[in-house]
Amino acid sequence: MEFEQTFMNFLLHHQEKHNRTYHFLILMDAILSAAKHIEHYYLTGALKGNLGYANKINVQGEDVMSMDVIAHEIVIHYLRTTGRVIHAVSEESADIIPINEEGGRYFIYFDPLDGSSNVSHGLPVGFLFGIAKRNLKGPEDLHLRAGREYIAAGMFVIPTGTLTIAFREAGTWRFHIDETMNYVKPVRLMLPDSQNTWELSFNATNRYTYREGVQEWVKKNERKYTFRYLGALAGDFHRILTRGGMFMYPAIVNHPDPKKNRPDGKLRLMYEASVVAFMCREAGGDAVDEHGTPILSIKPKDHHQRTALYVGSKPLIEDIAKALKR
Ligand code: FDP
Repeated sequence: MEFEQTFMNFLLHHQEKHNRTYHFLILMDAILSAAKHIEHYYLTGALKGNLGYANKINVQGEDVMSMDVIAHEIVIHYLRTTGRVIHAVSEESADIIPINEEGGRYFIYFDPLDGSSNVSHGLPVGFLFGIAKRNLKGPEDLHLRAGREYIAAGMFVIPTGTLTIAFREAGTWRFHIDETMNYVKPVRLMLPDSQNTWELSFNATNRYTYREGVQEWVKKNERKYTFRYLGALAGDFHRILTRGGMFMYPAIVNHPDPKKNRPDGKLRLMYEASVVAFMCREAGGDAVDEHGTPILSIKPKDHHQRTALYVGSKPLIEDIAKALKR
């Protein structure tokens, strides 16, 4: 019989090698339990009626589906059990959620179920998370961390049974769930240099609503690469990490109905854009916003702040950044 290394075993060695504490293991164990729990609800959701709307509007003004609420509650439950979390930011909560402000060690920023348009079809969605650490050297001011201050960021693509996680200066790794519900077989990911596999991923119906420079960039480049779009950031970015290319959600500034413009972009900085930007950087890629500013350098002013996002292979990000700065 062949057995693969488990995620927890991998992490234990990683922590030992870098002379780190076991606190992070406790946090990650909770995150894994939460993901498995969400995965189970999602897989059986259609039968139990969990994949419909909950008739509520969330802080972003969008319909909340009952699965979003379930996923949020699952994550918060497991985070509380760790005693290690100072506070959490969740897409599903208007306020920052205090957990253990005195004794906690980590901040966690998460979207428990991203890609809501896929939920009622049972198609892939994401559980994305970024983790930062308390200032251990001086007084903690509880400020909201920019992506470059994260110590780890990852995503589960649910219900495909994959976990992709990046550790600061220690790479981006992918794991698959096995028959015992363990995430196993670490594979280090690096974006491919060869352009043969590169893909572009964006909502093509929006292309004429982008600013002119971005429209021109799309016109000039779209035929060079394959186009793929699932409509769930985690799933789309999952492909980019292995195929290379670029996922983008530009600002919408030329919508025929001006009310539908999104000059600040659509995606959330702290628990979407910074999370994928962090994983991308550790896999050799990059990410910028609508001004060509590195996503990881943006200091959030608000925990639900939105941003435009261009993330993927470095040459493409450098090229689009030039167009964005013009
Ligand atoms: P959704 O609104 O369906 O929850 O979080 C935002 C997000 O999904 C991303 O996962 C996804 O990449 C994007 O928005 C899809 O937006 P469009 O439906 O506008 O393409």
